[in-house]
Amino acid sequence: MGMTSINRRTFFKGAGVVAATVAGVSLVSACSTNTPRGYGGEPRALPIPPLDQGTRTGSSVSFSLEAQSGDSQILPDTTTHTWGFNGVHLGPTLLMRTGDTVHVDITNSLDELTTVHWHGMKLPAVADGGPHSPIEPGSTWSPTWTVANDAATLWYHPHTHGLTGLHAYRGLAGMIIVEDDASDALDLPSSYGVDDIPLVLMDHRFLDDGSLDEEDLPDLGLMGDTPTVNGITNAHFNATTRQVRFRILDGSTMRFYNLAFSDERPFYVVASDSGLLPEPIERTTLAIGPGERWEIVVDLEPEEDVTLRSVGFSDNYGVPDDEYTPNFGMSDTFDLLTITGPADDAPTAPALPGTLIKAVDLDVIDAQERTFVLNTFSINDKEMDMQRVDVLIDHDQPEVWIVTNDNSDWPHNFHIHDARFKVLSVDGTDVELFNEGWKDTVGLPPGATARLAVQFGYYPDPTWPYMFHCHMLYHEDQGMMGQFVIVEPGHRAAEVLGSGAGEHQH
Ligand SMILES: [Cu+2]
Repeated sequence: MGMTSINRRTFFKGAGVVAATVAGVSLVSACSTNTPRGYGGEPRALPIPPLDQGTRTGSSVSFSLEAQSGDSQILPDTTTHTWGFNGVHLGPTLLMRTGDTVHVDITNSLDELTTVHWHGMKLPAVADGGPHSPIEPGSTWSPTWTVANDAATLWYHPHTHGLTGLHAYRGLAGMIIVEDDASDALDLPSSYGVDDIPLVLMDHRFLDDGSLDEEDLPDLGLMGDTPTVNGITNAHFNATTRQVRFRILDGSTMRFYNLAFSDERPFYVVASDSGLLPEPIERTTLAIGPGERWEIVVDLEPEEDVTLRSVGFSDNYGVPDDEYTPNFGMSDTFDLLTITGPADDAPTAPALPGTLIKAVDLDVIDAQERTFVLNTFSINDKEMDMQRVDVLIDHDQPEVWIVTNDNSDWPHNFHIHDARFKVLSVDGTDVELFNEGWKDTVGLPPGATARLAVQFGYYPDPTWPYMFHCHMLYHEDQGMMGQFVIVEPGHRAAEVLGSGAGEHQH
């Protein structure tokens, strides 16, 4: 196989230079090449996180996760101390079905407390794994719930008060695949690790000795300068089929990616954060921000080489490009994954289904509206307080949440727990956005206002709150987060939330 693109990757090109299309063939930076660490030599095979189907009895399924630490080989030439679940870095992909009763035992074998949150899952707040559910070192937390979500790619990660970014950066993250009867019936690539491939995107900074640089950058926290896919740099995927589905998760603490293939080939988006789209949508680029997922299907010719890249946003995602604004990396162009097509005799792939699922619209004509204004580092002028209820929901109907990024120069990425939503509209920005399908996290360029039709899981509980927050984890950890409580009609929230953790601010 020829790795022709290997010397053409760039990262952190100079500010103000927009990625250019050269001869319509390959997207490369218009200025000097700066190869990130770990990308110079031979690529390594893309690691596939193990598929964990749990221990099943009928529709009851049990999983065991152990948070642990150890040395992993993110870089080819040295080891890095990392955290992981059931291993030293990242975690297994958990497979669940809609309607399953799930039980998870999570044992914390680290020497500090952490939590585990089920991102995108509709479930009782006591099982949600937010900052109110710390798992002390040496102890085990055992949430249980019934899977109410449709087929989707979800994920799990820590949600530790003030430390979510650091814990995720160290490697505590894994995917969840939910399947249901509708996804079973579809002729989409679905052989895990063969033609159904998880891609966990992260970025890191390294010290000279290979250890993670855990110093927060001003305004950027733990944003990295070295991209990784499934925990390594310079990963290569040898396809064995002519059609591959990638389940892509942005597990980075701060970085947005603008995904594209090196030859600008079209691909099909088949699922958003919270499940399948009504029909595949053809794209040549696709933005993904911290916490978001997309599933795409791409066709590959035998023996060909192609590279999945991040090509930078031509409009810098609406972020000013000046000396006063932190460099959020919105114009960075770099390779993520080199891919080689299958052997010549690989069978022809079937055509993609024209329809994936029935489109569902929420009736929000009479819905309760609420407004949320995000500005550094607060929401509606309030920073996170674990004993304050910001929103009380006392019904089981959808709501319209109107979310504004009030910063003129910073992006944000708004996530709601226990919910899925449709993006009804985005105003206040010229950035071209793609927000099809059910989502649980939405990117907000500077000045943008998004109207969201939100459907919550209804598990009334006056004591345990859910979170809404910016999923740029430095922002979340600095306080850009609030709490909502769902109760029965006419009921109030409890005087003391959760187990009473956190100081009440008067
Ligand atoms: Cu933010």
